[in-house]
Amino acid sequence: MTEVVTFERDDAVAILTLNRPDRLNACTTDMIAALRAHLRRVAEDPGLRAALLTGAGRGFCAGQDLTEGAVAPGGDPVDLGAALESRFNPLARQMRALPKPIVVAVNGVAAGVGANLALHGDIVLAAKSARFLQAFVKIGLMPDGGGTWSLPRLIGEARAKGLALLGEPLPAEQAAAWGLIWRAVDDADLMPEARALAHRLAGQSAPALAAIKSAIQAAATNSLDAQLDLERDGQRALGAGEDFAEGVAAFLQKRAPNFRRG
Ligand code: T3D
Repeated sequence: MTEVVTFERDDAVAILTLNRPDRLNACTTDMIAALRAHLRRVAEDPGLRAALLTGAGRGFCAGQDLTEGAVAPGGDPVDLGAALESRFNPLARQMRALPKPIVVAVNGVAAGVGANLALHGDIVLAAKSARFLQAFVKIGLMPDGGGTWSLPRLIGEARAKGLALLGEPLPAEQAAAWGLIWRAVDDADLMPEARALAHRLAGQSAPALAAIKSAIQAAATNSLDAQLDLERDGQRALGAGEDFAEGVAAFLQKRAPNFRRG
């Protein structure tokens, strides 16, 4: 049977590929469950130090699969809140809480919750041909998957409202210019660049990456005082760790640090 999310191990990088290309990788319940299981594996395996998430075929993810039965014309009303609580909300929380970096390579259209899941990546690269689409309004819904939280934080309220209220596609290069994503790259360069980035992250100090990720995320809700305290505590822990000693020794010896001992 075809796997709806494939898992490839490339040294210390886990490559997760949404794999329903004929449906532009629209999300089904099975797909979300598979993605969550793979992310748990990444979290639990100390040999895996970074994840790379992408889509098979010409799309990244077209959002919820609208044929899955969540919308049943003439049928009983569907509790979409319950659907979010059991599927997309835990996935969004899991991506943010993963103590390892997630590189997202947006290879084509990212629509609906597919766009907002991409934005939970820590470094988001997109092919220049890709576009981001808050498609929800077109079917009478509001953005979900954390979109109303991340969009205004990343690009400001004016642009977030424009995207969500109008439901117009945002080309990858514009997304990068607005600060929605890290970079837009030529289509042919997307996967080589995303893989190189993921491997580069995998070679960094894992405790430092985990601390950086959680500290920057905490800043969204913390006061400056709380954030200064958090930095103090985090730096205290990192400063007592082996990687700091190795990093400083490597600098002084004019060599690359080896953060992957053992
Ligand atoms: O239910 C809940 O849990 C609530 C949560 C909802 C979260 C959401 O994500 S709501 C938003 C859902 N997504 C959308 O509304 C987007 C729907 N798709 C589109 O608007 C377009 O497909 C795209 C703009 C993304 C891409 O357009 P285009 O022209 O490049 O491709 P296409 O021809 O429309 O799509 C290709 C095929 O994928 C096509 O199938 P076919 O005709 O070849 O048999 C199309 O029906 C299918 N497809 C695309 N998106 C979905 C889909 N099938 C099921 N669900 C989809 N979301």
